[in-house]
Amino acid sequence: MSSLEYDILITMSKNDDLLAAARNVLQKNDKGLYTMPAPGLYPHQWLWDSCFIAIGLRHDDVERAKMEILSLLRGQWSNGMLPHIIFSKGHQYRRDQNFWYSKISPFAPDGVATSGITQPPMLAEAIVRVGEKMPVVERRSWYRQVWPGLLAYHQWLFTERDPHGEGLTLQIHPWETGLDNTPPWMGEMHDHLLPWWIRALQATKTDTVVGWFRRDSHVEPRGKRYSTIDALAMFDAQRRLKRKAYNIQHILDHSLFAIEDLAFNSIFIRANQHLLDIAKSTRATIPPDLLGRIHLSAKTFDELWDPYTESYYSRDFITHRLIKEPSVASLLPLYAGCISKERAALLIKSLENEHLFGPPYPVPSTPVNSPWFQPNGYWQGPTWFNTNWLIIDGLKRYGYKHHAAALVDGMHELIEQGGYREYFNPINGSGHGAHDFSWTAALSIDLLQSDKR
Ligand code: 9WN
Repeated sequence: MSSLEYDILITMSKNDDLLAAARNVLQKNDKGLYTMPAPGLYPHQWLWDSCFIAIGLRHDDVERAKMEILSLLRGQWSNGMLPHIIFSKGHQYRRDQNFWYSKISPFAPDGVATSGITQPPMLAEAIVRVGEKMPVVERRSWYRQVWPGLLAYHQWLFTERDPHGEGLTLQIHPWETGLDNTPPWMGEMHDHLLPWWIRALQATKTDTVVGWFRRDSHVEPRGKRYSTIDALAMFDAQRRLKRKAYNIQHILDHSLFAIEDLAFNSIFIRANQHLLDIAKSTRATIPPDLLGRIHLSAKTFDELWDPYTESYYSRDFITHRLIKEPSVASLLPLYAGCISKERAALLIKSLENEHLFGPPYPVPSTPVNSPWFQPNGYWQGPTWFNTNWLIIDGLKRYGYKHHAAALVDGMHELIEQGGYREYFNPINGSGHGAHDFSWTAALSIDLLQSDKR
């Protein structure tokens, strides 16, 4: 056997071991109808987690992948919103359910307790990826089955979250971005949005005492995921939404957060492309006003570009001020797919730069030269599998196959060394956060299986 053949054999058996371990994680986290993100810390169903999980599950069990998506639709509100969490049933989860108390809204479904906000709209992507694994006729009936829910969700995003019909959707809580403590949102929060009582805790340093009671402290040392001040501010913002019964008009009257988030809108642009493709393949009609909105959104997206720093940013919904704080979202326009090749090339330069998005391991959640950067700091530095998966997909579509392959290799290295952790240190590759994290496992399966093609 030549040394090349030997290397190939070793890689194949390594990949088989990684696949077996990833499948094992998903089986362990399988709660029947859906897969929980991680044991202990995340026992419920999360919206974008389940979408990424379905993308992995489709390789081994299409029916189970379909179920992962259909179980998301059971939580859909009658106004079309897909909530970011659907709570597990059971007495032990009462506290979590009551924290959101979705019943307070007339739109919430009966018999299912959910949160009152959404998460990045990955549903269309998941539907299409699962559909890819079916013969054409079956795929069309799959599309028809999920169409009403998908269409209602996109319509809700266009109406309720783009109330002025400008083309971008707004988000009302950091959790809606899926990137919880990401610098652009935390910067806004610290500059303008901290309530007086949290500022008082901060000034008197009593936040440390409050921190002792944090539920996430068994996963990482207290304050390592995010600071107690940030956690309190997010809970406070959530309580304000509940007080307004999740009614968007009332929320926007005195909104704390109203940001047109770059990551969310990049994903939405791509999701709308999928929506159009699904409609085409099933000959479904898209209402003309929605079609107009879809075209407008790709155009308005351009307004997020800042020619001086040559980067895209989130912006304030009211003032349209760009929030010029870079984060991994800066690269997601590649995934959106609506930007020019020239702009894509500029973003890729930042991916190649070790001081920005090109440290030794795959793309960090905050550029290395940012004052916010902490290599183990949750969404302020670590490498996450889902955002890397989105970037890889974008790179491939823009023709940067080698860049995509390098990221895939880096991600394999991370799981070989650290297992299926929630996030990784982009400088030394160490694993952090929850163990047996479902989307890390699912997206590894997807990358390992796609490698074979
Ligand atoms: C709040 C479940 C979720 C992910 C998010 C991640 C984290 C929740 C949290 O966990 O958010 O929704 O408790 O911090 O930031 O992206 O969907 O895995």
